[in-house]
Amino acid sequence: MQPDHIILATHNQGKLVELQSMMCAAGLGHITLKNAADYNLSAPEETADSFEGNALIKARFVAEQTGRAALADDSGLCVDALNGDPGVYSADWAGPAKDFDQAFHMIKERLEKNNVETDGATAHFVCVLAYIDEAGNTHIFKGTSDGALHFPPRGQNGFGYDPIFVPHGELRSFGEMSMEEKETYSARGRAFAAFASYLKTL
Ligand code: ITT
Repeated sequence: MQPDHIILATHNQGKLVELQSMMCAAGLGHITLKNAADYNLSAPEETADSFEGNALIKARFVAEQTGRAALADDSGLCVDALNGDPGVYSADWAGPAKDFDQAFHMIKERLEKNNVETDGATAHFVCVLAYIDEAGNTHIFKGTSDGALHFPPRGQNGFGYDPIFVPHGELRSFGEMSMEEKETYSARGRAFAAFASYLKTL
């Protein structure tokens, strides 16, 4: 049976908006989504060194605190020439003020230091969704999106690293796309498609 409620175990407004919109677009709007913030839950420390590990930490924390089904998202941008950095540290590179100009600068600076052409440097987004169902069972869904970095940042849409990422097959950055367009290419859109297919089997 499909759950009545799912708690979105994230404090990132950009992820929340995308996940809520994807649930409706997938015909799953009858499942009530709640936000972890509505339960006054703090964010647990993300101590794992993998996307999957951190997604599980966040989903388990919320499921245990609320006794409800919980969905967590751990994601990030992996730059090939930087050995996959910032990767699981994507949020940290923007610092406590969530200053993505700072993160863009760090990426550009490190590429230059490695004598790598910054414009067109290959990269991919990873998104892992961890779902803990009402019986406490764990389910993992993954998505990736390949593309290249472009500087200077372009576009006002989306969040985080979207203004510097151009997915393969496109000329525009995620920051220049509508949410629906981004979803067709994005790691979150792909992980969510697998999650939605799973929910529809219930
Ligand atoms: P929660 O842990 O509360 O979900 P967070 O922002 O800390 O929120 P993560 O630990 O998963 O999330 O860090 C992911 C980082 O990568 C974060 O800085 C995001 O802004 C960024 N990011 C994730 N998905 C993205 C996307 O689709 N487009 C642009 N940036 C993204």
